[in-house]
Amino acid sequence: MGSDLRGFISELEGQGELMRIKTEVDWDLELSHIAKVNEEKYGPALLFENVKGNDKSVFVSALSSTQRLAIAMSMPTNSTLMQMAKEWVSRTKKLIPPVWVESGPIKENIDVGDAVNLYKFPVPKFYELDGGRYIGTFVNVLTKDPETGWVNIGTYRMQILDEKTCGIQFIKGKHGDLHRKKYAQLNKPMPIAAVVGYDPLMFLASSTTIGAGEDEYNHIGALRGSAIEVVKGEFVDLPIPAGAEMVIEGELWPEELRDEGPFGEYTGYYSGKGVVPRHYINVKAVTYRNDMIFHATTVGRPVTDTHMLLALNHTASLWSDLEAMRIPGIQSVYIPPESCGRFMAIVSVKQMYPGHSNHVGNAVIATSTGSYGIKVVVVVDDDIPADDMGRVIWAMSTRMAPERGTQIISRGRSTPLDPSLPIGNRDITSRIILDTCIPYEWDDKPMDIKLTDSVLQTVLKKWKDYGFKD
Ligand SMILES: Cc1cc2nc3c(=O)[nH]c(=O)nc-3n(C[C@H](O)[C@H](O)[C@H](O)COP(=O)(O)O)c2cc1C
Ligand SMILES: [Mn+2]
Repeated sequence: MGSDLRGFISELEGQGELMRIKTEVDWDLELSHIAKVNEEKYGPALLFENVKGNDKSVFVSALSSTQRLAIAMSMPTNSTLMQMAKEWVSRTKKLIPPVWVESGPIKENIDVGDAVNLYKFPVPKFYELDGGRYIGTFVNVLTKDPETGWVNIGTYRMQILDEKTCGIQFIKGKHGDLHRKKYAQLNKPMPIAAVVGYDPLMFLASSTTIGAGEDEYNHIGALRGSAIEVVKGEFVDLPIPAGAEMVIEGELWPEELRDEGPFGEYTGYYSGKGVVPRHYINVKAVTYRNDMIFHATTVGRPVTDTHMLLALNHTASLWSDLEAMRIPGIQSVYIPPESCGRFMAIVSVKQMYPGHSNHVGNAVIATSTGSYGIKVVVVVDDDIPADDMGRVIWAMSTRMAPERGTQIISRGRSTPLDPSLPIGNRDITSRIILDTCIPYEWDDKPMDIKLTDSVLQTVLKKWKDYGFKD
């Protein structure tokens, strides 16, 4: 069956990256507040084993450290985010499609029809002003294009509205929303399934910008190095991981709306003004494993779980996009977690022709990842790694001439989550490219100070002799 959430949790435990909480904890704010404080202290992943009024566990903070991201990626735990993104780019050059199997642990419990009750699961309420309990935070939403059969997986937040209904937020242009529009034309309900709790690589692929028409399952298989085993749903004809913890299946009438929200988003702000009518799912079946583990992410302000994982998967997606454009000279790419893992990108380039750094800056904005998520692009010369913030600031301070280096792009796709735009008018944003590179065509380039290599080697050799410990 390959790796599932339980495999990941036991891997974390083996490496001292998990804490089990056996004290009774309330799903209503207490659980999320423990998680948030723990994440701000760079604590371990948490498994709440005693949630008030419930016999199921809740797992949070899966990926809030580079060590745990590295465990999810099966890489050495001292890997940096940028190294992991580079590995992602190389693994996803060869995609691996899923394979169908007859059954799996996800079918251990099947609630259909009258038996469906979303309140029987230990779903947290995160922040006081949230509109309710969010069953979909660490969620993978499956839909299918009714014409081409393309299966998409995307992360779209889901709120419990009543026992058998969940609200869902499709931001305009997301792939699930493109599918929804096709069902609207056909005047048919859209079959939909939400997977909660599986190999975290599924979520890493689900919550990043992979091109339209591409099945994220093929990327998850590539990241893992083996095909994902999938089974058919009880109600929907969609591929569901055989080893998932929980799957919510149902249908969505494409033009119908119910009140949803608000929700404390990962920008650190509420996304809009209170309650807004959004799409919703009529839940027809819920299947789940014995001793089910409910998986959630904390959202809220950076830097926490969501921001760390978005920094990894968005850096990887942007880097892949740039490689596909075959622009020469790109050395490294980085989207910092502090930018909510999406709003700012830094690219290091070895320039080979006049205007090369400008080409790179504009290319970032033209990619799928850049054209949606990124507002600020910083281009640095190749002596500076994109994730070395100290030297990026040095380049911005010393090499960047504001007039020459600044380019404002006045119109582009935006997100209702962007707090810098007026609430209710967030479809379009402007963008900025900050080119800190020394112009390629300059004959007289500023000379940076270098240590003399022969002396440096001698000093390093004698380092301990001088009395230094390491
Ligand atoms: C925790 C979390 C919550 C998210 N919530 C939403 C959401 O409610 N609606 C949305 O459209 N995108 C949301 N996103 C971003 C999408 O998952 C992301 O844009 C992804 O690319 C969507 O998949 P798609 O490109 O296949 O549409 C969220 C991401 C994360 C990490
Ligand atoms: Mn997609």
